Amino acid sequence: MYWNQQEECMPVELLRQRQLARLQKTVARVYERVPFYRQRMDAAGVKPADIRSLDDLRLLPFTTKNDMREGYPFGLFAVSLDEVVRIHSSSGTTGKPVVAGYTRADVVLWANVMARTFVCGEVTSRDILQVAYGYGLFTGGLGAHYGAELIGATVIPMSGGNNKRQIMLMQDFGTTALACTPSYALALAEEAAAMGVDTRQLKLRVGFFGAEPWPEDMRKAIEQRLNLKAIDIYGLTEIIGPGVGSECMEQNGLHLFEDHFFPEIINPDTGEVLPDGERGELVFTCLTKEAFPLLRFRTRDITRLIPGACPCGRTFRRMEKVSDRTDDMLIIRGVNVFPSQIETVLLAIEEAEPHFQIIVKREGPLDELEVLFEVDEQHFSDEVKRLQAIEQKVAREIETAIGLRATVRLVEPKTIERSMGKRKRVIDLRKEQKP
Ligand code: DLL
Repeated sequence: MYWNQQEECMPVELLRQRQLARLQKTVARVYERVPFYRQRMDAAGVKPADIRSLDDLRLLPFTTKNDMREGYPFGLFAVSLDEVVRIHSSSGTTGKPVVAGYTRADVVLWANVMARTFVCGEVTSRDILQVAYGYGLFTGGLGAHYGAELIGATVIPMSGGNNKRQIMLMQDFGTTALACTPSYALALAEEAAAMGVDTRQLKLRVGFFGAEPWPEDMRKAIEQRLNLKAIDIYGLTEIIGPGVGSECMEQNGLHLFEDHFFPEIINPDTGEVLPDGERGELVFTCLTKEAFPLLRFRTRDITRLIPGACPCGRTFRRMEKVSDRTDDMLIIRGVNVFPSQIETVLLAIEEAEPHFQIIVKREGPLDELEVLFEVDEQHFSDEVKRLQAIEQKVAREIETAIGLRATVRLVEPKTIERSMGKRKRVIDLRKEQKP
């Protein structure tokens, strides 16, 4: 099932031609309209006419989050505000937030790529889709909303929060598809259980989860607890919001909607472009956006492009699930650790619930790694000796995985904060502790 078979299954050669034509047009447009890009390209000694093939993309300089901050709020827009019909913004953990603008055509494009996303999960006009991503400046809620409406599905614009009501509407309205962050999906499953609702009695069939990393074991937990098929969807405010890529029913990599957003994988240290199959930092160039078309934007997300065709028939290249960002890497006592390594260990421990928190702090001269996790009520009522044995098992496996000893603490069920948006995997107290 496709939203637009001609576009999604286009022969690769034709797709490349189309991408090149769009790239040339966009580069010429931003060179003319955005002083930032003209200066950067002039400094690099490259003119729009130098882009003769898709490989010539690498002649262009990268754009970074920092450039975005310097241009705050509208400096990188390629149209006047007259033509901008919508603004979104991401919170930005440090400094100023990122501001994205959309023209009327951009909003239409966005609805289309989100319609593609939902059709990847076989949503039709007969579906009832509950949008539990936050509505507002965050792109999740409205992005999902317009895509689902375009298909003709019945949209329930719930936004995040009010968990009991979310479950009640699922029961009363017969929700068949759910869109929210994976952590919120788990919180909703927990709420259903607390309300005594058997999720097998609900009509949920498919869920569209993204906005944060969620490893395979978390997918299993969500699929089992909510009794649905969990599809990974990807996107970012700078590029358009959700709708940059999505898994299909094969659940084997996310198709990137590369007729609009051209992907590259680079070595994050050298900037060198890597061949398909190699892992590195994901970079996007917008090929069709009007208001805020970024060239070679460094996402900081780490992934690889999966070589080979997908049985679903879509010709868009797939990327592997994103599990980390370059700026997520922790250096603890000199050892490089990605949160996903600890997460993978915890999710594989049978007794552990998929709720945990990683805390890094400084004790005297040394970094201290602390891992909090929950077990379910049933295990928690076990005798102390059993609980200590579980803690020790977790500590051992973490040490094997990352080569560092962690203080592991099993905490009471439901004490780790639940999130209705993106969860905070790591609390790094060292920054505050620095003199
Ligand atoms: O999170 C857009 C979005 C909304 C995507 C709803 C999917 C669903 P930002 O707030 O700008 O935009 O955050 C973008 O979130 O660079 C990734 O690090 C992370 N991210 C997004 N989707 C995924 C995913 C939205 N499926 C940043 N897997 C990105 C892992 C993801 N990380």
